[in-house]
Amino acid sequence: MKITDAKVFVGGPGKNYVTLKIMTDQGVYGLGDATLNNRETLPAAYLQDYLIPNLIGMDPRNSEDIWQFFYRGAYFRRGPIAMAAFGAIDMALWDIKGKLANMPLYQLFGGKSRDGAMVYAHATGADLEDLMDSIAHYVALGYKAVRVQCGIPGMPTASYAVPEIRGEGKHYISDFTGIRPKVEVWDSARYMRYMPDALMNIREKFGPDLHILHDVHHRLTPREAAQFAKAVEPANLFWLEDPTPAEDQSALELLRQHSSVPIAIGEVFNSIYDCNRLIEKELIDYIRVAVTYAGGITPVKRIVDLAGLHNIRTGFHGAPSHSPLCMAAQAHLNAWAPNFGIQEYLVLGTPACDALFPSRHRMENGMVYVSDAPGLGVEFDESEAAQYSYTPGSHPIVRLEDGTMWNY
Ligand code: CS2
Ligand code: MG
Repeated sequence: MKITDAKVFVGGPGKNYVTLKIMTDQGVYGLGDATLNNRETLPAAYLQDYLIPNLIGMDPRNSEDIWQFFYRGAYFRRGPIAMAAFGAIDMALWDIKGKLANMPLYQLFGGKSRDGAMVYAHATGADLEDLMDSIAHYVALGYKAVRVQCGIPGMPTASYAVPEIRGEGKHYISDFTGIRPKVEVWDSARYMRYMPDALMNIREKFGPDLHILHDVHHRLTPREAAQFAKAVEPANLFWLEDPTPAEDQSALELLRQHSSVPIAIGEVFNSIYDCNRLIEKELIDYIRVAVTYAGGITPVKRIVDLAGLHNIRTGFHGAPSHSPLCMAAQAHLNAWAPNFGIQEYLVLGTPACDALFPSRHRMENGMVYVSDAPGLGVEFDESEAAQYSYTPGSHPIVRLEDGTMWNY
């Protein structure tokens, strides 16, 4: 069996999805996702200029060797751009493998460990009252878990993933439009003074059963994170996410000495080498990698298994920037993984997105149910794709009040 061609499509409804389609001499094709948020053209170029010319003629069933060929053959290994491009190839080859076996991918991983996988939504508010309304909205929709982000009184601008005005918390998504980043101003002291009580108020209002998650988004120093994690313990969070910049794997050692709050890190990681120490030293409780960002299903399965040896559960990233192909790959892993934890799930299901990526995966009552269609179980409508093109975007930047660059 041989790969005969491959095409890259960039664009989608309000998103720059990077979709790879790999064709073979047996007519079976595979789909993969290389969407690297706000840098989408780069994995697309890597695929078109370097990887696809090498794919032609390879046997698509040899997904492991192909992954090793590109990873070891790159010489300059790892990094988000290369690993997103490799991730798309790996996803597409697994998709082909599933179609050849006429099985959904979770069957190839080892079958189902659960029917439904619990997901969490993003509640947010310009202030605490606004946030409470947003949480109530998602609880009413049947979510059992909600991430909560709140406007901080006196903060010079809106904080991470928080609307400027009240009333948008039910469907707010960070604005990444425009090539020049928007500027947010941050003050850790104000945040650390305000947020523990806000989280306790949420716990008291919604009771002990609601799973409450909170994302610090890389903003504290190790000492601040230790102090903050201790202060939020009474709120009994499901997890505290990215308390410190994720690349500093030793940053959590102090936190772990001061707090038992569950820690989740990993959405910015692109290889097992970014997190193996965190996992082996059990400095985290949830690993947050995304299949696209971390190089595909093949390497992510290794991360899941390593995490499982160390009592660490999955909490795959699922931000609005992710393609339904990445979310489908994660849905299959979520159905299989013996150490599944939770799945971040920002509503992908707009009619335009469903038209571009038809599938029978479904989300109901705060749970995702993976379909039994062969492979990833997602189609790609090229006639729909033709209407979309790339539009530049950027993450905001964050500065402290004195102008010092900080962490978005
Ligand atoms: C966030 C992300 O979902 C999350 O946990 O950290 O939405 C993050 O802000 C974006 O993926 C950045 O591109
Ligand atoms: Mg996050």
